[in-house]
Amino acid sequence: MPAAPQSIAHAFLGWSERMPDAPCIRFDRQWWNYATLAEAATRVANALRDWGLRRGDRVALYLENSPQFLACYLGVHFIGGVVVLVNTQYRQVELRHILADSGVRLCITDAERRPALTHVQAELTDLTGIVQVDGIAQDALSYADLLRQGSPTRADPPISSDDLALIGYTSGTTGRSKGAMLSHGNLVANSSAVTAAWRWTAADRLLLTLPLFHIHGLGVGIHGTFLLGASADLRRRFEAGEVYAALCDDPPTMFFGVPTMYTRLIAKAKQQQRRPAPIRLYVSGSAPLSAQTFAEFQALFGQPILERYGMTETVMNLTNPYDGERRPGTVGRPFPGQEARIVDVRTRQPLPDGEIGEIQVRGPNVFKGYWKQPAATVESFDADGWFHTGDLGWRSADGYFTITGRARELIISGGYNIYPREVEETLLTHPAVVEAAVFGLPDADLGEQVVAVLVPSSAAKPPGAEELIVFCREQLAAYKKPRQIFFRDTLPRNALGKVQKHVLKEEYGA
Ligand code: MCA
Ligand code: AMP
Repeated sequence: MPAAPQSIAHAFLGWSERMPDAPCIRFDRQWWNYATLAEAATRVANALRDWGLRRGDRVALYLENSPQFLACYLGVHFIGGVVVLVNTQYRQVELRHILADSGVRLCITDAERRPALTHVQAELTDLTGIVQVDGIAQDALSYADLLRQGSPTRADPPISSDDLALIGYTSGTTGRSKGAMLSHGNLVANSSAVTAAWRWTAADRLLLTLPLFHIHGLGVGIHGTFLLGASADLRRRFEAGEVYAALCDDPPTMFFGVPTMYTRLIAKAKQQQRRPAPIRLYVSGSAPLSAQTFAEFQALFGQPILERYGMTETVMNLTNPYDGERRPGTVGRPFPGQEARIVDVRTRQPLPDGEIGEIQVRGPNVFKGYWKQPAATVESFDADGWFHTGDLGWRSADGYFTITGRARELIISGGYNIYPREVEETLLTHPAVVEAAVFGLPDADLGEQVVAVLVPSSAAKPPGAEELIVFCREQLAAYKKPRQIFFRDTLPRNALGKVQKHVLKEEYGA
């Protein structure tokens, strides 16, 4: 077994030297081999260094899936920079917080997102540069300039496994979202475990339609590909018809998706005469895969989906086996070299098999802590280094974990996390809203959908639901907007004054 590389960037560069012509990324029907992507990333790195970017500086990637995204990601690492991942749907509220909190010096974006960035730019004192990858780059560096100006001369990336590689913001239960700091070592350790568990090899081609700004697409899909010298068919976004056609006509060996993607593929299959032949591996994660979706997919596509469980702070934690039983409704066992256990929610003492408690994990994949939040970091670990995931579940006698719920208030819609409090706070800034309760209700397509129950201010003219949805959409990522809004005179509260969301869920979910 060769020694683990210090970083995914080192692994990638190694392949670009040993097998420069090997296919790496296909995008818009065009293949980028390892040498081509390495040269683009090297030019980006050298141009950014000439611009003044230094080791440890934070660089936000706020752009859609593309080879340019990957060249910038690698380029930042080639000079020891730290990547801050930003969801392309984020708007004023999220952008302002994430870019300011992480002290981003440079933001790499695209023409579509430039107006949202421009809106908050003046408030960001650390931000000294913008790179725009497409369109006319006014008051910004263009990606084409970086390629032209950057030298193609390679250097060994000045990073070691303990250095910070990226910051992924996870929505916070209280206050603003927190930046989870992942080191190069965390990323390599987890990718090594994932690729071993799923028998991933250089011969694999992954069909990758997940967004690269989340750990699922980047930390699992891209890192595994780069670690092994494998290849990926990268798409701008998931579109069920296109994916179905690719599975039938140009099959990859692997597809990774969130449950919503699988339910949409099932719906597609039911409309079609033809069926794709089995591929080596389908993986689902980021949200619960129902036993029904598992069974329907198996009946139509002829193979069982492998479900796994992860989080931004830890990348991948638990997985159903590659060989052996993929048990529907469960997320399997720990990845090689990692540990997981169930503890009592209050005492944090380990519980026997079969009892529900909080899932804790430990291993070389677990992050270094929250950016500039030492207290939150300390709170999320126990003395022996176990990380409290905030997810609830139980373990069977033969070691399979089942997730049963969440200790924190969290809505997962189509694989995106939404914290009710953030939506409530935004709604409360509207003059016609005096009280707000936001929660998730079951949704056949998205798993859960965002619902708001509001108390309107008596003084103002009652606002229309549509107006409030538009109001949220302007300030927050569009997927956080309520799909339904109900009005009432008061919210049900318990003796301590806490809103009883379970009562509202029952009332409006029925
Ligand atoms: C898009 N919209 C959504 C969602 N996605 N609304 C609720 N929930 C969603 N998930 C909104 C858009 O803002 C837009 O609103 C409208 O729906 C249509 O947008 P469109 O782009 O057409 O959406 P879509 O293509 O239908 O997207 C659905 C999707 C996508 C393909 C399921 O949400 C997706 O790619 N999800 C994957 C997320 C992911 O990778 N999660 C990993 C995080 P409007 O009409 O107002 O404009 S968790 C993680 O990384 C950990 C490590 C883990 O375990 O994996
Ligand atoms: P994020 O903070 O965006 O990385 O999302 C991580 C969260 O997604 C976890 O804490 C879980 O609540 C949820 N999650 C990930 N995979 C699964 C899964 N297979 N089943 C249920 N929930 C999952």
